[in-house]
Amino acid sequence: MEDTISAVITALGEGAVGIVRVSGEGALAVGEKLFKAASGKALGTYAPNTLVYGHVFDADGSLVDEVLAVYMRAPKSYTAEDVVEIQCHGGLQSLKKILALTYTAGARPAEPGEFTKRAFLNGRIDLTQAEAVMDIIRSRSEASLKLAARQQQGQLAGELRRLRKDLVDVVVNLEAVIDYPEEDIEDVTYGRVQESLGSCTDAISNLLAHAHTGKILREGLRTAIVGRPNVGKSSLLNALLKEDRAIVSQYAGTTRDVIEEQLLLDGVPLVLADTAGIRSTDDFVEKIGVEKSRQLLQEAELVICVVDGSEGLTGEDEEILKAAEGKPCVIIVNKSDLGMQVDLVALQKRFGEDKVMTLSAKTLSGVEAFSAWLKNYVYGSEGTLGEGAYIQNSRQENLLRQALSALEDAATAADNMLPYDCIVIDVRTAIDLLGEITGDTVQDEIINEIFSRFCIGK
Ligand SMILES: Nc1nc2c(ncn2[C@@H]2O[C@H](COP(=O)(O)OP(=O)(O)OP(=O)(O)O)[C@@H](O)[C@H]2O)c(=O)[nH]1
Ligand SMILES: [Mg+2]
Repeated sequence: MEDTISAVITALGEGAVGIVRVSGEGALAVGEKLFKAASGKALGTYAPNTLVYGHVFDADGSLVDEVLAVYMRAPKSYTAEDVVEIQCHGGLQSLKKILALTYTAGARPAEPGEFTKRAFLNGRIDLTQAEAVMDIIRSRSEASLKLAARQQQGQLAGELRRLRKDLVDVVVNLEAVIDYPEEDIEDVTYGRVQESLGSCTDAISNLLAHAHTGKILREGLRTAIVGRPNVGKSSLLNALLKEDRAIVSQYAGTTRDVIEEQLLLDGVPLVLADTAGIRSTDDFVEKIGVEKSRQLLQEAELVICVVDGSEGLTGEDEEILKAAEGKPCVIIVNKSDLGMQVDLVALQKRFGEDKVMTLSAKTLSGVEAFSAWLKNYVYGSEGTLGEGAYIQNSRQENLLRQALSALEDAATAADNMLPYDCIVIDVRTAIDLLGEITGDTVQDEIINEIFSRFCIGK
């Protein structure tokens, strides 16, 4: 029998209401030990899912809190087990006391993510849905919440199971031919295999192509504003944030440390860093700042290179542009209100036409065009989140990449008309990998790893 577990499932802090959840076969027994309904009847005598008014009492009979309790009978609960939830006043003391009483009554503390893990192990949700629960809790933007909520409905899992089924069909057909070889259908079989594999690899490639969208929506795009001193990096940060966050001055070397802010720009969540202007300097502190800027330039998922359009490019600009080349970057030619000394055409030739933008952090002209570019960069040309399924995290992405490569091996084998067995091996590998994403075929330690990242109470 699974242990009965309990935890506070609401945020710890002062709130109007807090909830303690008890889950497992002993949930009702635990609940009845500490909760007394005002009616005098036992909790279990009420129909499941009825909210019952009453009180929680201490072991010595003293009143702890006035509460509402509900019993949810397996499998109709979050965990698909018997669950009792007690809604008490949201103060820390009351919650702690009631939680302690559930322990005395026979429950043990739930591990991080254990409620959701049980929902998965009991077959109520698949692994991508469980991961989506965590995403919903952590959602930063409306778009990421929408995505997570959709995932929680099993959209990705549905798509993966369809693919898996197609691949299982391939294996079944091939094994039938292996068992009952008929020389004359051989060509047809290779053709059919190629067709099925082709449509599966297309679908997986498509999911992978949008992998970064889901990740950005969840975690925010890590973006660094870099450039030599005085080109207007901090002014750009302030313009995007619409507030005077960073100090701006006419003196080169104003910003000395990294200033990081989170913001939503046109629905795109950014983790935006303003950095110290990159130049060689003897100033000890500035030097450290410049070092940090260089490091961020390397690590950022998007580099915004700012140059001063009114001055023309210097050797320092050149060095920074070179470092940004080949990385995901966009070139902002700032101070467009002061006239243009920079050869825009040359920059566009070098970085691509759409990646060079003129802007004025002072008059704000060009800021909207930049937001539009960014939105397109994250969401693709549709400009909004498409209706399809999205990958949520790097675990899923890695497994999909491996599945894709196994299917490509299988396709090559089919192209070369290798024995069917060779194809079957690769297709089976892909089937297992897809199953690992949804949790249909997954090892215990991976499951434990995933759920350990949850917070306690989930
Ligand atoms: N006319 C005009 N001036 C600007 C513009 N953007 C910034 N400036 C001015 O340029 C100077 C430098 O701006 P900052 O934003 O501090 O430049 P920075 O790149 O952060 O400089 P460091 O922190 O020293 O690396 C300030 O005097 C700003 O007012 C712009 O678009 N037009
Ligand atoms: Mg600055």
